[in-house]
Formats: sequence, structure tokens, C-alpha cells
Amino acid sequence: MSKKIQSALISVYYKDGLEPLVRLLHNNGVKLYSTGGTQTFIENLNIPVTAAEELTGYPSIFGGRVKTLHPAIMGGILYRRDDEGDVAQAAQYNIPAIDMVVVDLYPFEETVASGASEEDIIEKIDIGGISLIRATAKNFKDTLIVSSRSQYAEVVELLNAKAGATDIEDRRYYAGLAFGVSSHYDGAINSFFTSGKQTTDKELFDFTNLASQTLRYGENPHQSATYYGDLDGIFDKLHGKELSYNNLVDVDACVSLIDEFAEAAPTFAIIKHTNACGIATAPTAKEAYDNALACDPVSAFGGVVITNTKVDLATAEELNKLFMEILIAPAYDEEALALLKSKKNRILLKRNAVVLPQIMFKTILNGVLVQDKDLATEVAAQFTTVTEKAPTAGEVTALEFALKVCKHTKSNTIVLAKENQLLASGTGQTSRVDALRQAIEKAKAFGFDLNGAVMASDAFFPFADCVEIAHHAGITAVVQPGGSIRDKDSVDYCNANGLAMVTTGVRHFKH
Ligand code: 93A
Repeated sequence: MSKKIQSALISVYYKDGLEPLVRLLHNNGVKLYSTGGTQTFIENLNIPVTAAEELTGYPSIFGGRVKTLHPAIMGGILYRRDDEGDVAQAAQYNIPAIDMVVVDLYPFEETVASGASEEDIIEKIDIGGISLIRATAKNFKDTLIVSSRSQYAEVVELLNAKAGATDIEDRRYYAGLAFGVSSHYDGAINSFFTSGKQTTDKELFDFTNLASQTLRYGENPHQSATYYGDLDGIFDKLHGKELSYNNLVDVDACVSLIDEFAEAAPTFAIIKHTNACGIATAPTAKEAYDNALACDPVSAFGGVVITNTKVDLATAEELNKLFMEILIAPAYDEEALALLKSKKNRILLKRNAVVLPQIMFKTILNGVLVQDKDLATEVAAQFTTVTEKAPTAGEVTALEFALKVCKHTKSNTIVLAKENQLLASGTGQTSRVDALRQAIEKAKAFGFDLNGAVMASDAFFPFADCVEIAHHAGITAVVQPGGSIRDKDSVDYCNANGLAMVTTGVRHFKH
């Protein structure tokens, strides 16, 4: 139905380009309403305009936060002109009809891009303008919404062509554009709030207040589970199915491990059931991945892979051959991403730089254990050589590497490494000797020569048995916290057999 516009509310942030539209409306005899700055602009054109304040009976309050949010305005837009009850109510409450609304929203994205303070950015979240846009678009049967300054010129053309009237198709078309504007605007606000979003330690204590997502199931299909937190801040999900409970646990383990290598050369880690079954640092991403995979290609099947570097095409070609649940990287080359997306279910995550909480929780008995995360990392400067022989420079590099991996492996653990490559680990064993035996056996099974390899232990050696077994396997340097009453037995054995041992004084149990 064609409708002649008789009244219009104009509330725009940027006034440029507005003049022809205002003049046209005025020439068509349209009654104009407006807000503060826009009102001044129209008055300066010598065109009569009624202040929104006059409609609402309120001045613009709270620093402009509330200007148009009022039944006299929202009602004038939303009441149905063909509904007797609505028309009667509009008359009863003295609400004049508003047939057209012109809005140009607060420039939220521009303000974010300018590097403004959070306070300034928040003030640029338009509430009234968005409400005007949505209300007018909703009532498109009766009203016309102009939702951006980019539409002024075409609307002038339209109104000129139709002698100041619009058809239902025109109004529906502009309503559609309007919801596009509001959706884009809210999308920008959403990404401002979620990107780089940090959850503070304190917020974790009230975890039910965090965003939550029901997971398909828990650790096993008969267990129900929910994730409390906002993953969107930490990762951009580029591809693949929903993350499961076990995926999330592994992703967490991956992130903690790779953060030990934030400053290192390209590093790839492959995680299974929270333990690294492969990790290596190398001059190129592809070499790092190849070396990580070589550690234990059997366990890597169905694993979660993480890297500290951009995934290039050469590396993606190798990665693509592996059946993996998830790949996490800070960036992907375009062709690499296209190739990796070829597997439907494979989850591809881009990791954003977000600071994670520094505490951890565990429910036990009828309560909750809360502790600081294990954020201690010992490097060469914190090593104390306790044997006659000091480790070589090459061994020190390998010891640092092994210790970082050891810290993120389930106790009891022994980690064997050479240069910047994990050779094998013994994970989650009830005795340290078993962990060592498991590691040696695995390393040999995958063809590694342990001569000159190094060993890291998450806790001290209660007896000399571990260094003895290590020596027989070819291991030449050892890092451990120290602190056993029988430390001397292990040190004596090392001295008698030419091994180097360093202690750190810091235990790294992980259960
Ligand atoms: O702060 S607001 O969200 N509160 C409101 O009630 C309101 N009404 C319109 N911002 C509001 N507006 C916005 O003010 C419009 O979207 C427009 O961007 C701007 C125009 O203000 P002025 O006419 O005072 O320059």
C-alpha cells in the first residue's frame, strides 16, 4: 500500500549528506522531530523541527544515554495504523504517529579502530538508535526506516519519484537493510567483547555466571557435561565439528605445553590424552612437525596438534596425511587452510592472544581444591650441576627442552629427548622406574638411538636405579629436582659412569 510520509524523526551521528533529505521532507510538508545535535543541524538550515524532548517530556539525560527511549517515540513508531485498539491507545496517551525514521548510528567500529579507551568505546554503543531502527523496521507496514547515511541519496530519489510516498515493497526492502545494519552493528560489539576476552581468576569462582555451553557428553557417553567459559575469545573456529569434552581437555593441555615454547623457533606438539606423544622445535614448521610426528606416529593417530607458528602449505600437506581431531595454530596461510579444510570433521582453530586464568580447580570429596597453575619453568640459569661432569651445551639445550615437556606430562614421568626433539616419555606410571622403562622401550620401538640422549624426571630419584638403567640405555645427561635423602647414590653412580646431572630444586608433579 502506498503511504505518504507525514512525519519523520531524524537522529543521525554524522550529519554530512543529510541536507537534501531534510529539505525534501520539509518541502513535502513532513513534520520533523529530532534529537539534540541533529536538531541544531536542521535549525541551522532554517527548517522548523520539534525536539524529541517535546515528545517525551524529558530532556536528553545521563549524558545522552537516554534521548529517544520513551513510549511517546517508540509508541509513535510501533503502533499499528490499521488496528483500532492501537490507534485509540495512541490517541489516549497523546502519542503522535512517526511515519519515517532516519538514523545514523554512533560509530562503534570506527571508535574501536581508533584505539579509544574501553570507556569511550562503551559510550559508542548506540542503544536508542538501534531501538529506533528495529522498531521502525518491525512496523514496516506503516513506517519507513532509513538506517544508514549511505541510504540518504537513494531515499531522496525514491521519495522524489513517488511524490513523498512509499509502497509496502519499498518499506519492506528498507526494513531488510535495517536488520542488516543492526545485525552487523551487534556483531561488531560482540567481537569487541569476545576477542581478547579474559576470564579472571575471580570470575572462575562464580563460574555459573560465565557463558556456558552444553557438551554432547562428558568424558564418556553416559556422562553429561557443560563447559563454563567463552571459547570464542580464545579461538576462532575456522572449520570442523563441535569440540567434545575430551577435545577441550586435550586442547587445554596443548595450550599449556606450547606456551612453554612461545619464544622458541617453530614448534609442533601432538597430544593424546593430555600427554605429548610428539613434540619438536626446528628451523622450519615442516621440520618441526615431521620431527614431532616421528616420535610416535602410532599414538599421533586421532591426536590434537598445536603449533606456535603459522601453518604454511608445505606443512599443511604433511598434516593433511594425519588423521587428527584438532589443529591449533596462531595463523594459517590461505592455501594451507583450504587444504586442511578438505576433511569435513577436522577441527581447525586459530588461537588468539588471550591471557588465561592462573588457577585450577578440582572437585574432591565434598569440596573443591583450588591451586595456582604450575607456571615455573627452569632453564639453564636455574640448573645446578651436581656431578663432576657438566652437561655439554647441546645437552643443556636438550635438558631444557625435556624439562618443559616433562612438566606437562602425567606423573610419574620420565622424558627422553635429543636436541629439540622428544624421543619418548613414560607417562602416568606408578613407579619412576616403570616410567623410564616405558620411555626406553618406546624410543627403541620407533628406531631412536638413545646414545647421547638426555633424561628429565618430574620428581627426584629415591634410589640410584633410574640413572643406572638410563646409563645402560646410552643416556648421558639428566635433569631432576633433587631433594631425595639418597640423592648422593644417584650422583655417585653418575660420577662413576661419566653422566652429567643437574638439579633444579623444583618438582613438577602433574596428576
Ligand atoms: O545514547 S543513545 O543510545 N540513547 C538514545 O536514546 C538515542 N537516541 C538516538 N543514542 C541515541 N541516539 C543516537 O544519537 C542516534 O543513533 C544517533 O547516532 C545520535 C544522534 O544524536 P544527536 O542528534 O544528538 O547528534
